[in-house]
Amino acid sequence: MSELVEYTKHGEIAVVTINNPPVNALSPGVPEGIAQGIDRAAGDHGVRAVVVMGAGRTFVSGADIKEFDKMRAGGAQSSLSFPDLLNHIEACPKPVVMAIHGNALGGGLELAMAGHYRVAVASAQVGQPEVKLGIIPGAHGTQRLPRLAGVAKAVAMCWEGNLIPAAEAEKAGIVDRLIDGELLEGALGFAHEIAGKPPTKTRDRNERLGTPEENAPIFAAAREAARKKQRGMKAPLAAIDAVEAATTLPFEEGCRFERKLFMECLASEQSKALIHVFFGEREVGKVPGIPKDTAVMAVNRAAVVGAGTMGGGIAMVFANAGIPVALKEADQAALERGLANIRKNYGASVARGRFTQQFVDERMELIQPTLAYDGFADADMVVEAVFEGMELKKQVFAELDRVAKPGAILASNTSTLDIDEIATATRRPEFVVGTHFFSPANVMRLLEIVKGKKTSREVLATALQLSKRLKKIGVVVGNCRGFVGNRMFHPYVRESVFLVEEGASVEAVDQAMMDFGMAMGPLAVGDLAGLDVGWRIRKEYRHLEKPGIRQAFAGDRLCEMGRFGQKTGAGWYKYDEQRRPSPDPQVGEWVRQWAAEAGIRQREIAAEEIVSRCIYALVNEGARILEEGFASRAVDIDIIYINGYGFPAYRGGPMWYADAVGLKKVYDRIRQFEGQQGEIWEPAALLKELAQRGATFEEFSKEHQATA
Ligand code: T1G
Repeated sequence: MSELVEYTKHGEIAVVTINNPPVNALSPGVPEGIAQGIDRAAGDHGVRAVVVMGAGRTFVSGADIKEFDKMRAGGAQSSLSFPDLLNHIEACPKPVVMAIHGNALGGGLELAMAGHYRVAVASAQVGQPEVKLGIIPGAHGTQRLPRLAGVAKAVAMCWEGNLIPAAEAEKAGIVDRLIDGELLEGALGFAHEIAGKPPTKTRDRNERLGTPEENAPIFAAAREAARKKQRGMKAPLAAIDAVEAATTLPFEEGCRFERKLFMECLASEQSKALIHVFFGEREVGKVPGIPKDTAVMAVNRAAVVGAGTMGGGIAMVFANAGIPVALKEADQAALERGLANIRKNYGASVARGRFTQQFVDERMELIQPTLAYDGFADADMVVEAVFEGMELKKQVFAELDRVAKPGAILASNTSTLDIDEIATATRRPEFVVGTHFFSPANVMRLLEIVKGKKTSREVLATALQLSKRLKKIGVVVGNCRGFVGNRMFHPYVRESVFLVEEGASVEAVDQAMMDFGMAMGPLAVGDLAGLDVGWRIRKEYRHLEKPGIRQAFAGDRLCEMGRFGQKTGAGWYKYDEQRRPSPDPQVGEWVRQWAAEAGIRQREIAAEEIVSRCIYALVNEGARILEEGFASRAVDIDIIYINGYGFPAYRGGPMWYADAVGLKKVYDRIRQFEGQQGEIWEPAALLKELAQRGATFEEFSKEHQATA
């Protein structure tokens, strides 16, 4: 037997246990081991049925994603192909029972479906999440799942990629029995019941495949939903095609069709990008300079200052994680408003079926409103979320330093201000850190963890660990103006406004960026966030800009007219009562006039130029951030952009995208922009260097980490 798979006997039942920690991925050796176990059981006269299960925390979480590069190259994999293993299991003359705990994901569910029966504990989950990696099930998942679960359920699971709990899987017909209590014992009991009965192959179960008339509307609706919800992604549509093939082709042919689509998806840039994101989301938690064994502090109680949109959202985040949180406001009216907002947000979640009323009631109990600093002395961590102004923040931090217990972390939710300067207001700068949440804080996954000069390793490690508990992706960044996300966002938005000033319509700029895959266009984002925010910041920092450099002015002019965006009913767009946008032709007129006055010649601008200017503005600033060390690795920037700024995951993030385009090409185009626009487009030194030596940001990050 392979050492990754164990074989044991429990009376007349053989048990094949997969033991490939941490998640029992199907790495080379695992399929061989399972096949050996099945063969041994088949050949043993004393065995009447087989149970296959996973050791440790889970059944099988799918193919080994680390092997995908080799698979693309057609290189070394298991000596036994995974699809062949599945056919082999299905052909076993003795019934095979798949016993599921933890997850059966991707190839894990495909393995389970090749068995003759499936049992699961109630806490288990199953799914075909391949589309999230830009691929589709590659080992008959799209062919066996509709045979068990029916077409509608199968198609939804394959294109959405979501996991379903065991009870739902049982209802759908994927799981035959839920096991109460211990899995092995339950599975053995089940195996005894079915031992000796002739095994039914999933491939032969055609009764749930439906008729063309029944299926046509299911596939049409799935395609429409996939195009809308996973805009720009190829894999969901391929997954739907593959499930459809199950309803029109015999099993073997359907499998061949699925394989062809799988290989095409695997070779795609989208899949490479999404796999980069999968590993990236895990890599950002491993920060150079913060060893794994760094001591972390317990965070059992929290406190938040400021019950505005951000503060209220942050309090919800703590409460949702089960951490009691005190919430302070300056006066009763503001506190009431904040709590009302929290209740409204929770109400909406209950209405959408995301939370139960009971869950929400329990969360509200965890939020303790206060006008004084009640509850702050017990807090292990305090997050400040007051108005964005240095003097106010310093005053708040001086107070927090007095009321918080020694050793408590004092965090600021500032999105732009200098965390080191804030820390000077306290006697504990090593306990001061930035925790930049994104709005709405209870929804957005990103958390920028800003490291001050004196912030201790333990505090950073604690913030990183806490981010996981809060179901956020924490990324540690350095303390520069705007940190990583907003520092890059500034030139991105600047370009979008320049483009409008040069003659592109507001809608054309936003549409081009949406077509690229951004969740929203940059100008629509401005209207949502409030144009006055950037306007105030620009006014405050104008003195820091180099004189003579081109400044975007059209957005500021709109602000001068009182058009702050959605909240005032008008900005780049007009808004109705429900805040639905429509184009405002007046804006184009005004901009034309302002451009003429400023001597800017308006012209036709192609979508390609819009995208290149906006995205390369991000990339160029990202390169500077890397060069200056404010982000540790290119992937950190990618994860920030995908989770905080609506950058399409299937493009891997701005730095990955630039690597994919080729840095030489990006550099040359930036030089062109520099020729047209001047100094503002000066290429980052790092970009120049990498372009010249034919390297990528990814390679730079690896070299850099190796020497750090
Ligand atoms: N392959 C390789 N490594 C994996 C892995 C996998 N499938 N899944 C997880 N890991 C690593 C992960 O990188 C991390 O490593 C560690 O395991 C723990 O993961 C044939 C082609 C299983 C729900 O898409 O969704 O099957 O950082 O930190 O929060 O048709 O990982 O510790 O070094 O995420 O408990 C389909 C992907 C593959 C599942 C566990 N399967 N994984 O979550 O821990 S394609 C998936 C997950 C396929 C077939 C096709 C989650 C998890 P390290 P973790 P977790």
